[in-house]
Formats: sequence, structure tokens, C-alpha cells
Amino acid sequence: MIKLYGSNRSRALRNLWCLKELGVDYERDDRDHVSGEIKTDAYLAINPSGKVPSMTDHTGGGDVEMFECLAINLYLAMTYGKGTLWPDGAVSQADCLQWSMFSATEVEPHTVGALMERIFKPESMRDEAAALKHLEQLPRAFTVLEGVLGKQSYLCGKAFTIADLNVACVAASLHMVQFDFLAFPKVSAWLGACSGRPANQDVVAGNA
Ligand SMILES: N[C@@H](CCC(=O)N[C@@H](CS)C(=O)NCC(=O)O)C(=O)O
Repeated sequence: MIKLYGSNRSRALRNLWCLKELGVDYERDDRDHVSGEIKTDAYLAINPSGKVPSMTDHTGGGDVEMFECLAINLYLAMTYGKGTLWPDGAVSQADCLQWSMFSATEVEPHTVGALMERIFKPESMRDEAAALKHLEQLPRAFTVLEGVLGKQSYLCGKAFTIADLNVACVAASLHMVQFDFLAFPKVSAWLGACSGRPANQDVVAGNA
């Protein structure tokens, strides 16, 4: 059985979306990352960085322990989503890795940076100039996405894959800081289509 660690207030939501897309059974351990529950020795043995999410998978006697939400999603897609979330063929599979790394390195540092400065830091510590600096970096990445999505419906072609999920779950947080998608109509429509999928809507509604 798969076990996912992390509350609905954390990046575990990204893995829940993936699990729901795949329709596989899983257990939850919804420990909160603002408590000491993720710094215990038992938990640190699973995730030495003391963060959530983490995932274990003992299906069929296996012994998988993982952290890093986007890598967990890649594992889940590779293992349980062959031919759907994990497309056939080395080129499409490499594309999934490319977009997941793009999400983690070109998009997420700036989404998180902006969210920290506008929402998550205590009000007295927020820095609007730093938030704007992060937001100013994003058009470069979104111009890349706009170009690809101008030619095809999804990042790897005609079908929704883990590439879309791993980029959309990061980009979607920008709605919390009122990022203006006006200059990126293709990205905006694609993000709406990804976020509106029943699996994600289920997670957003708290049914996970
Ligand atoms: N790169 C990690 C980041 C994980 C992360 O920062 N998780 C937050 C919750 S969303 C956390 O556990 N924070 C607690 C801490 O930093 O001590 C991932 O993408 O999974």
C-alpha cells in the first residue's frame, strides 16, 4: 500500500492530485509541517530534510521511500500510469522529466518567493519589493510555456501527462498572489483545463 505523509495545507496536495488521477489506493498520514511531528527520528528516517510530503510504497512487498513532491509524482506516474500519465517512448518520457525540472527550477523558486513575501511571512517581515522581483522573473518561463501550448494542447502533445500535472500544480499557486496571466492566454487556458480536472477538483474539495 502507498502511504502519503503531509497535510492538506502542504505540497502533499500535489501528490494527492496525482494519486487521484491514477485511481490507486493509498493511506494518508496527514501530519502537519508546522508541528514537531515532521522532526521526529522515525519521520526523519523517511525524509531526512524533515519536510513533507514523503511517500512510502510497500505494494507487492516493495520497499520504496521517497521525498520531493515532483519526484514522488514521477515515480507514481512511472509505476502506476504507464500509457496515461507516463507516456510511451523515451522522447515523451524525457519530456516529462524536462518539464518537471523546469517546474522545480524555473517556476517554483519564484512562485514560492512571491507567496512568502505576500502571504506566508508574518506581516511585519513581508517585503513587497522582493515579491515583485520574483513575479518579474516569471514571464520568462511563461513565455516558454506559451510557445509550446500555442502548438499543442498539452506539454507532451495531445494528452495530459505528469508533465502537465507537475507544472500546473506549481503554477496554480500564483492565483493566490493575483498574478496577471493576461499576456499568456494559452497558459491561462491550459492551467484552467488542468486545474479543472475532476481528480484535482476532488482534492481541492477536500475529498482526499
Ligand atoms: N522541495 C520540497 C519542499 C518541501 C517543503 O518545503 N515542504 C514544506 C511544506 S509544503 C515543509 O515541510 N516545511 C517545513 C519545514 O521547512 O520545516 C518538495 O517539493 O517536496
